[in-house]
Amino acid sequence: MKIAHFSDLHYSPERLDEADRCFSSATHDAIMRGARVAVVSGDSTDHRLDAHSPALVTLARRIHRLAASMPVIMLQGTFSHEPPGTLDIFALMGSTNEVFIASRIQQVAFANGRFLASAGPLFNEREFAQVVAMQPDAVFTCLPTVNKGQFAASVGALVAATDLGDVLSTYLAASGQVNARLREAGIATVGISHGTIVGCETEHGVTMAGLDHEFSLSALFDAQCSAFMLGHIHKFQSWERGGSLIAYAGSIGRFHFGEQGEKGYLLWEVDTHSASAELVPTPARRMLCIDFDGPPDMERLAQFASDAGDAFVRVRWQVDEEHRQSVDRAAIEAMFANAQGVKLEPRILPVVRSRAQGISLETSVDAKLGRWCEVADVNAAPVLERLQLLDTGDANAIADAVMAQLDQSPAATPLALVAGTPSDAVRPDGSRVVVSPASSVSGNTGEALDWLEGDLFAA
Ligand SMILES: [Mn+2]
Repeated sequence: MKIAHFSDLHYSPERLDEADRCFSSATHDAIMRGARVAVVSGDSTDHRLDAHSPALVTLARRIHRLAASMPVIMLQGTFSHEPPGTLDIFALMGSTNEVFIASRIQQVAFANGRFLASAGPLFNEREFAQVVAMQPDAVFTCLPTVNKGQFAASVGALVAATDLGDVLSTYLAASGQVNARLREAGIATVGISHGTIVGCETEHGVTMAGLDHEFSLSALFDAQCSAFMLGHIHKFQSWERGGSLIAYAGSIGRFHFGEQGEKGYLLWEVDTHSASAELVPTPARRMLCIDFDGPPDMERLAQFASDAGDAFVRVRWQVDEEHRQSVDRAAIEAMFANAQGVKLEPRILPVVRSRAQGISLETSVDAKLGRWCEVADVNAAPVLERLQLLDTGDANAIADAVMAQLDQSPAATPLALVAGTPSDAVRPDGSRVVVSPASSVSGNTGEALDWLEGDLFAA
């Protein structure tokens, strides 16, 4: 039997255009190609939607039209995308056919145009006998997103495990026993879930590996379904074992920059012992990502722009803080004037200067000063002399000596006074300190004082 599998529709005001263009194309195709049942494996909406939101109304209309052609199963997805209870209203969108909402762990048979759900997580013996007697077209094992508490409560009778992964595997293995008997009775078995398989690949090409992911491939194969239809990961991918097939349909449209792979819906052919699936592409928008290690190369951008057509374009570059103004953003935007949208993402690299490399390695103050003079390209001798003065002389005596020098040089400017050549200094004990005459950095004219006036740390 043919089953149309749609996933991760993410209807929302922000994504309505993309979601609805793709979902309407996919549902139209599924109807034309004679699918018998439609499955939406979670994340029908992107976030909580108000009743008056055009996104909600548009999705409701699509589901209503789909149900005019075939029965629909909608599975609860991630709570943040689809707050629990969101899907309940879609149960009212059925018309010729039902819309069945799978928001708890259960099995549901599709027979004579109706859905018949198990009371517990699996068909019990009495239900099983009824189901087999009805010879359903298919039995669906539904594993929607549930919180850990609900899950432990709903399948607690089956298992005493405390770890969610163990509980899931135990449930899947238990459903496998029921599904194996259904297959023996000639009934097609289908699993539907929303979650992460360890080792699958995201739409950004990242392999998911970790301890908190929901299921392993072998646990899913243990459910003994011919087909296992998955949602949550936005990239189409599939795994086959002994005729059974597990597949993510991927998101219906392209919602983020950098998403790899084709977008579409899966048209499954499900038999009692095997299944196959074809990815039918949707008119998802094209996205072009151009990344530069340095400033954008305008010539190459112009080449990209000539092929970009009506894609969504993102340009990333990095540039030093000092040169950030050199990138002509308006020119880039003008190049992609035909694009649906242009997103410019510069990364500004802060300028880092080494203030006085190696200074911290010196142990004495005069060695540190000497090192600074070297780095700052300053003549060290007079600076070190002054340091020595400070070290050995009394501040008043030094000041007196400077004043005495000033008296002898009336033309000295205040700046020259500070940095100028001190004359002989008198120690507190009366002895004289002989200071060497003017050096290149001192003098009354101030001409050689650049090192004082400039940025000391600019070296
Ligand atoms: Mn999703």
